[in-house]
Amino acid sequence: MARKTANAKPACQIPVLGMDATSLCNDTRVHLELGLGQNSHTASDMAVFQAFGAALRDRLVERWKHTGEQMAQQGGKRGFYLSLEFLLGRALGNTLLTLGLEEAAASALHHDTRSLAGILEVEPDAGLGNGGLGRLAACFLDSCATLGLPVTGYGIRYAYGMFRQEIRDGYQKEEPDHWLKHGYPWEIKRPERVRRIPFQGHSERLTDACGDYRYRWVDTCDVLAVPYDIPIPGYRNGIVNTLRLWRAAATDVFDFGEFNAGAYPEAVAAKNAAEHISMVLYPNDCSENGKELRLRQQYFLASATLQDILSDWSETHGSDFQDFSASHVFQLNDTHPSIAVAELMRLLIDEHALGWDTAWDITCQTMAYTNHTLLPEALEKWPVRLFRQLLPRILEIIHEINGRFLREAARRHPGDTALLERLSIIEEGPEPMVRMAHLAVVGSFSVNGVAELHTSLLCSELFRDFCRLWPERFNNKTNGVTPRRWLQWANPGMCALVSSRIGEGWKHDLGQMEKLREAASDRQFLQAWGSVRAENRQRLIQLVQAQTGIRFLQEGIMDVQVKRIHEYKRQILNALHAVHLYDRIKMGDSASVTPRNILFAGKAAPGYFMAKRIIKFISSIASIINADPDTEGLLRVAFLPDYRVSLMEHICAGTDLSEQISTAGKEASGTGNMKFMMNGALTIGTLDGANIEIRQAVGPDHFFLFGLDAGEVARLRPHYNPRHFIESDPDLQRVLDLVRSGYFNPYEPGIFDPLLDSLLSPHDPWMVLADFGSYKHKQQEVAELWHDQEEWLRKSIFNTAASGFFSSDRTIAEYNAEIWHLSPLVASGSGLG
Ligand code: 26Q
Repeated sequence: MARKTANAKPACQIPVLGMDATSLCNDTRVHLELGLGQNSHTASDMAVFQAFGAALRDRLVERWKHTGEQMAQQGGKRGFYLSLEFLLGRALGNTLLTLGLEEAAASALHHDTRSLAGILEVEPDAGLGNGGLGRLAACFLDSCATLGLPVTGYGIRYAYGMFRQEIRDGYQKEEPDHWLKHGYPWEIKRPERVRRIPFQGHSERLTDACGDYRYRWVDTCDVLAVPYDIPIPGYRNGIVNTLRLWRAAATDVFDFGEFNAGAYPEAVAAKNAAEHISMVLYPNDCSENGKELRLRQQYFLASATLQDILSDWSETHGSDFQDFSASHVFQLNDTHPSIAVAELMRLLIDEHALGWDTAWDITCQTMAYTNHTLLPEALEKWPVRLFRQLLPRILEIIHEINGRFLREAARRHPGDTALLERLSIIEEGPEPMVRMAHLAVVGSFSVNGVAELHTSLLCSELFRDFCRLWPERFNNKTNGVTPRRWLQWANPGMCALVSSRIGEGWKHDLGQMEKLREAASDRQFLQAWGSVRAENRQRLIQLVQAQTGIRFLQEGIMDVQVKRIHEYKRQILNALHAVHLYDRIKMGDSASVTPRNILFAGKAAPGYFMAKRIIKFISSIASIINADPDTEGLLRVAFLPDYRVSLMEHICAGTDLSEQISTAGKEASGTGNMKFMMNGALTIGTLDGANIEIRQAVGPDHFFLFGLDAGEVARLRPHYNPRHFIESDPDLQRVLDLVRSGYFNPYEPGIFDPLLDSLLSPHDPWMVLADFGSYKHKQQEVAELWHDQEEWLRKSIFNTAASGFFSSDRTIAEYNAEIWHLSPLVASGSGLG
C-alpha cells in the first residue's frame, strides 16, 4: 500500500517509490520489522534510524541508478576527486533536505510516535577526516552533485574515524570512534568490483617479443580493496553521484589453504595485517609523521582507484588509450593521494603495455593537484628506503620521472645545479627522501592554492622555482562551503526570514543573497533578524549548558573559536584576551566590560603536546573565571568537547563573533570563517587565508581587522622580541604575570610554563605577543558595537548578503570552468527530481 501502482506495469518492475509520509512510514516499518527483525513499538531510536535510513536510501538508489544511466548515455569527460579524507558528518538531514522530504519525514516518524529531531541525533557522524581538508572534500561532492557534474569521490572506508574527544580534569582524552558499530544504512558494498593491491616484492625486467624492456612487479604481498558506495545527492535535481570508499581485506580464501594447521595463528595474523590498512584515520592534520602504515594507505587508495577506472575504460576501449585523457580528470586533495602519479604510469606501462612517453602524456594531462598548506612541517616526504621496501616498482618509476624531469630542467637552465637540487623529487642527504609535493607538481597540468594569498605565497615561496618553470600550471581556487548543510540545514529560522524578503532564488544561487543588503535599512526586518539570531543564540546557550554545565550569559556576545587546536591558529591569543577581561573585572573595572561568552572547541592531535596543553589552559581559566562571583553577568568561558561536523551545525547559527586569528600567512584558507559569515556572524580576524577575501566582499567597515599582515610578519621575524611588546603594554604584563603566578593552576604548579616559554621566546614562530595589543583594542571595538544592537544587526545582514562568493557551488564552477571542463548532466524529466 506504500507504493504507487496506478500505471499498469510488467509484474516484475519495481514501481517508483512514494515520496509521501505514508509511503515513508510503511517502508520504514518494512525495513525495521522484516529487515532488522525488530518490533516497531519497542525498537530503539537507533534501530528506527537504521530502518528509516534504509527507506531513504531506497529512494536515493532509484535516482542513483538513473544518474548512472544518464552518465553512460551522455558519455563525455568525468572527474574523480581523490582524497584520504571525506568528513561527511551526518547524512540523514542532508538527504531529507536534498529530496525535499523534511515535512513528510517528520510526519512519517510522528506516526510511529518518534520525533524527527530524536532520530536525527542518534546518527553517528561519518568522521573520516581531520578538519578543513576533509570537510572541503565533502562540500565539493555536494556541489558537484548539485551542479550536475559527473564527479566521483574516491577514499578509504576507515573502520575508526576521527577519535572522540573527552575532557577529563581539563585534559583531552582520546576514545576510539567505532562509527560503524550499528551498521551504516547509506552504503552499498560492491564485492564484484574488488581490486588487488600489490606491496613489497621486487621488480623484474624482461624483454618482450619486440625487443623492448618490460617490467613485472613480482613476489608481492597483495591486499584486496573492497569498494563501498555512498550516494551523494544533488539539491532537488534528481542527481545522485557516488563516493566510493575502499576497505582493505586479506586475500584470504586460497592463501589460507596454503598454510598448514600449525601456521594457523600466523595466517590469521597476516589477515589482520592486511585489514589494518583501512582500520584507522591518522588524526594529525598538520605535521606529517612518516609512518609506514600511512604510506600503505596512500598507495592502497591510489592503486584501487586507478585500477577501478582503468578497468572500466578497458572494458569499452580495450587497449586503446588515445581518448583517455580527454575523458578523465583526477583532482588530488593535497599530496596525500599524489602517489597516483606514479601508479597511473605503472598501470599504463606495466599492465596496459603503453610506452613511457604516451603514458606520461596521459598522466600529465589528467592529474591536477590542490595544495592546502604552506607549513613546512606538513609537507609530505617519505624515505626512499621505505619506498624501496614497500613499493619497489613505484620507486623505479619515480626515479625515472625525476631523471627525465631534471634533464629537461637542466636543458632550460644549464649549469644551475643548485636549482636542480631544489627542484628534484628526491631530497638528497644521509636519508634520501621522496618529496611528494614535487611529484605532484611535476605530474600535474594544474596546481592550485585555496585562497588568493595562499596561492600567491605558493608561487613566491614554496613552489617558486616550479612557478618560474611552468607559470601556466598555477592557479587559485578560493575555497567555499555548501550552503545546503551550512545555511539551509543549520539555520532554518534565518532561511525562512531571508526567503520572506528576497524569495527562494538564493537556494539555487547564493549570489542572490546580495538582495538582502537593502533590507538592512528596514527597521522591521532588522528586528526580525535580531529575533532569529536571539533564538539561535539561545539554542547554543542550552547546548553549552547541557554539554558542560556552564551557564552562558543571555545578554553576552557569543564569541566563538572552533577549529583544530594548533599553535598557528592561536587559540592562546583568544585565551589571553579572556584572562585580560577577567583581570579588568578583578581590578574593579567591571563597568567597562561588555557581557561576553567565549566558546572554544577543537581536537588536538594526540601526539601534539603544545596543542593539548592549550586545551588544559583554556579549561583551567574557564574553571576559575566561571566560578568567580565577580564575573557574574559579565564573562563566561567554555571548552565544548568533541568538536565535529554535527556540532558545528548547532554552533554556527548561534555565533555573533567569529574568531579567525591565525598568524598572517599561515592559514591556507579556512572554511569555518565562511560558515560563520554566511550565518550572519561578524569576524574578528587577521589578513590571512580567505579572511582577506571575506573582508573584501563584506567591506572593511564590517570586519574587525587586527594584527600584522603576512609581509609585516616576515619582516619582523628576524628582529622579533616579545619582551618589547610586554614592556609597552602593562595589560599584557599583568596577564602574563597572572598566568605565571599559578593562579589558574594552583594544584599543578608549572604546567603552563611551556606555553609561557613559547610566548616569550624570540623564536616563537606564531608571534602571538606581537598581535596582542592590536587584538585587545579591536575586541574593545567589538564590545562597544555590541551596545549598538541595530548597527550590529546591520553588519550581520551585510555579512550574510556578501557570502555568495563563499558557496562551494562557486568554487566548483571555477574548478570546472578552468581545470576539469566537464559537461553537466542535463535534467532528463525522469520524474525522479
Ligand atoms: C599528512 C601525513 C600523515 C598524516 C596526516 C597528514 C595530514 C592529514 C590532514 C596532513 C594535513 C591534513 C589536513 C590539512 C588541512 O585540513 N588543511 C586545511 O585545508 C583547508 C581546506 O583547504 C584550509 O581551509 C585550511 O586553511 C587548511 O589548514
